[in-house]
Amino acid sequence: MASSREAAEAEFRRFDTDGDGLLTAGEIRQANEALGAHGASESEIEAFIKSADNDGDGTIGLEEFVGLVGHGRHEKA
Ligand SMILES: [Ca+2]
Ligand SMILES: [Ca+2]
Repeated sequence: MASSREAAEAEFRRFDTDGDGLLTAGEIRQANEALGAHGASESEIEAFIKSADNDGDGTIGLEEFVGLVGHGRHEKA
């Protein structure tokens, strides 16, 4: 049970390039590009943030990210 959370946390830290504990649209775009998903549009990134952003601050915190990937809704394509 801990392993999927640890994997999600590791992924989160990889995406959080400035280490502030929040994923911004820019960081998510960089992460998508790093994963080879060159087709990620602004609207797709926006939709990704909205799908995970439970507190509505426009960024994805660790708990929000873990909640998203922990439920198998995270797409790497
Ligand atoms: Ca950040
Ligand atoms: Ca948030």
